[in-house]
Amino acid sequence: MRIAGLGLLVLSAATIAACSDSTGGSTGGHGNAITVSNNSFNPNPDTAAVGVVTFTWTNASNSHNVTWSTGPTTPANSATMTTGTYQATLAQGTYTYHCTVHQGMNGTIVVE
Ligand SMILES: [Cu+2]
Repeated sequence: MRIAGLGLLVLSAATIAACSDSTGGSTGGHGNAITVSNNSFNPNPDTAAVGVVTFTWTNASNSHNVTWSTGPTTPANSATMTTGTYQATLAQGTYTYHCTVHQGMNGTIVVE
C-alpha cells in the first residue's frame, strides 16, 4: 500500500512536469548528467548544455542501453549494461533516444 502510494506520487509529479510549458521553468530537468534506472531515464526530458552528457546506470537490475533515435548528430550508442557510465558528445539541437531492450523506455535531450 505504501509503495503503491509512492508510485502514484511519482507518476503524478512526472505528469505535471510533462504538462508544464517551457516558460513555466519546470519541464523535465536541466543538466548534463542523466541516470539510467529500470525503465526510465532521468531527468526526461532534459535540457543540457552543448558538450558531453554522462549517463550513469543507477540501481538497474535489468540491462539497459542508450540508442540514439534522432538528432543533429549521431553519437555512438552505448553498450547494453547494468552498471557503469556512458558519455556522448552532443551538438545544439534536440536528440531522442531509447533503450532497445525495453519498449517505451525513451528519452529526449534538448541541447542548448
Ligand atoms: Cu532498458
